[in-house]
Amino acid sequence: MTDLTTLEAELSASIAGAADAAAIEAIRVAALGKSGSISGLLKTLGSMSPDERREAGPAINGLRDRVAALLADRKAALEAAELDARLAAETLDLTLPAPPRRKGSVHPTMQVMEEMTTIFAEMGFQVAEGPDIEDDFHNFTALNFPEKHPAREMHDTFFFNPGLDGVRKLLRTHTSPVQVRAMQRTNQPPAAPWIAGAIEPPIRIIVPGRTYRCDSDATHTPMFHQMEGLVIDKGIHMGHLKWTLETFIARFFEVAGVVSRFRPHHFPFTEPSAEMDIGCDRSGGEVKIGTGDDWLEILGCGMVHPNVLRQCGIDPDVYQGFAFGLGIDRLGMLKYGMPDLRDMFESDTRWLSHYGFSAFAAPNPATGLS
Ligand code: 2NM
Repeated sequence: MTDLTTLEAELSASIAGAADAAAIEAIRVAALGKSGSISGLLKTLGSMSPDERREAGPAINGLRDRVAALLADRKAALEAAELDARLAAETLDLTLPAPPRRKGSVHPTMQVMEEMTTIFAEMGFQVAEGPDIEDDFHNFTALNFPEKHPAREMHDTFFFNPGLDGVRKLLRTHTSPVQVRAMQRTNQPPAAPWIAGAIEPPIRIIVPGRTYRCDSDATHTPMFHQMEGLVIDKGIHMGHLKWTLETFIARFFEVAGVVSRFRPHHFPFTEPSAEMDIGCDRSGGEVKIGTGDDWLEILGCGMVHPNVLRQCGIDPDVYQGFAFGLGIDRLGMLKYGMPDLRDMFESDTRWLSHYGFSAFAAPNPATGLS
């Protein structure tokens, strides 16, 4: 018995004196571990007589429980003291500068789209938008594409499988279906009782957006951005078209004397149709706009075909219109010197931070171009 009393006193003293969790663990192993002192005593119970065991059993088990409780208490006290010490020592300096964050940038396509929108908005155009997923009527039929026109074939157009209603949808190959929808809205009864009268021409809209063609090489991506424009009014002629586009080009490229020429072309939706070239200089290895005696094809345009006006519910004997289509990505490459169209949609962050624009420099009709 004195053995037990002595052992308990020794263990109590060393537990009380343990300085950290490691010391507590060492004492636990020495006393209660597999070959610990108390575990050794417990093993002696097996060889005792029943009378001896009746006395020694409760004594040794009691010792084991008391030592285990002391160990747990001391461990908890040490942990609490350690936390207090850490809280007292640690400080947070809220005046330190935050670690730098990578800045995003505005994609050149979006920057150029805003620049173009700003210029056309100053000329009195409104922005119109429409769905990317279209049907045959709005993308082709209303635009005077003959039934067997090659552009309708799988080669150029991304078609969807027909839906449950049997209707075949497609990804628009140009933004013209939006112009179709805009023309269809004219001369219609008011959309709601509080909207006065029918919406009548003039129409002056630009339509920026994504367009899709099954085509991919150095100068074509399957998705690209177009801006088309449409003006419908009485007495509209090619002179209006020429002034509008020359004025736009001069402002966009920031050059004074843009010279242009119109080459006859064919589009199903315009008659006459033309491609517009602007004067440029290629002698320095890059294209310079506004000087030189070379030509650069910049856009397609024409007078809206009477069949298109009729399909959209506008009387071609009363109203005329001009339309044009510009490639936004291509115009951006020209203005900001990006060599390969395919880089534009690779999402390479090095390219984006090199060619991207600050979100704080976004042009708009209120602040103008930067
Ligand atoms: C172009 C070229 C020429 C055009 C025509 C129409 C519409 F809807 F009025 F018929 N919208 N866009 C057009 C005309 C587009 O892109 C090269």
